Amino acid sequence: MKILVLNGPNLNLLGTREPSVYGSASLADIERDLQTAFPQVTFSFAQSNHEGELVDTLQRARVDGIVFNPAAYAHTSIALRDAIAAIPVPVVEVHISNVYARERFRHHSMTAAACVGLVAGLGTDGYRLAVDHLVRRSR
Ligand code: CA2
Repeated sequence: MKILVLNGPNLNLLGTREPSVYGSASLADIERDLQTAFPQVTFSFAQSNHEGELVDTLQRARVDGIVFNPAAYAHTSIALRDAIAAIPVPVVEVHISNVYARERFRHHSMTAAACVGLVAGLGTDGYRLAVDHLVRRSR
């Protein structure tokens, strides 16, 4: 099974700042942990700070499932929602922090309705839970 783990803007900074909100793991740590936890999965990993590049990556993905943390674009991007809705691949949205316990503008996700589901507030465990779901639903 092939899974793409896609991260949006500023998530390249994970592990360097705001550990109280996002924890101390870097993106590389998260990717390594997923590889270790799911040796049967062929992972590809991508991160971009650019909305259009995220759209391109979603459109070009030739995988069986996508774990996507759109970061702040979750709250604003109709383009990303349309891209998710346009592809035949199941996408699970992940947010490391509990967006519903934060500022009001983070309470709405434009992208979540186009996804098969959403994991929020469980820290970086959310990535592992999302992969686990994609593996199980593919069986
Ligand atoms: O909780 C999440 O995973 C978010 O997607 C993270 C986004 C935020 O805009 C969403 O509302 C929720 C922000 C990502 C910024 O990541 C940083 C990591 C370390 C230091 C600074 C920013």
